[in-house]
Amino acid sequence: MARQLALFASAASPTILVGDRGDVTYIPEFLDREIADALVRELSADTRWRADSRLMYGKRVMVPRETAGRGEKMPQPWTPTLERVRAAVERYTGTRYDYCFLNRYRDGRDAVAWHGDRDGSRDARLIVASLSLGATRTFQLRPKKDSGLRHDPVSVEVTHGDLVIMRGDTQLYWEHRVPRDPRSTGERLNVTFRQHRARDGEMPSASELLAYADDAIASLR
Ligand SMILES: O=C(O)CCC(=O)C(=O)O
Repeated sequence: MARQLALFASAASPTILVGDRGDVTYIPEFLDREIADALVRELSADTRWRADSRLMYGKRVMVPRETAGRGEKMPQPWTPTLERVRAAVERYTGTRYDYCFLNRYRDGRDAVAWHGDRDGSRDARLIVASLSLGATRTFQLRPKKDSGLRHDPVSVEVTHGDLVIMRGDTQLYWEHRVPRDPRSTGERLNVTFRQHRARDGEMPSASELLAYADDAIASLR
């Protein structure tokens, strides 16, 4: 088991980003560069990206990034390297993932604003394992307004091959974002490994999957 993991994970030490009413761990260089590069090549080769738009106060605005879904019950299947990486993330977190969301930040003008992940399941305690590929960007966490927590926002520079794992009560009490960054010119891909809800045959609706985008756009304006 440990030998298999070593194919992927480096010796870099994990850092706990959130430990109060939530559990967020940052694992730098979770993927070896070679595997991270292979994953980018595969995802770039055939992922069908969606450019979504939203009606906001009567005006149609574009979601500031492209999105896709891969895995079980998703529009596209796992790629071979994505399967291998999923297996490594599963071993590392002791959890099974049956699909992933992909975000494509074409450059520093693309972003995702403050939100918590619901995964359509209403079970905010599901684990979300978030992998970064490509350009370095800032990932931030802050307590939700109604959480009763008093913490400054936590920021970490996430780069090619890094993993952030959000568990426990994180989505109940904390929200996260990747802000715009005018200095960043490169493309960044993000893969979040997720679980469908337990009920058989039911999957998140499109509106549930993208529900946070409205808030996101609103707060970017
Ligand atoms: O790009 C990231 O690191 C975060 C993505 C995210 O927050 C999401 O997909 O819900």
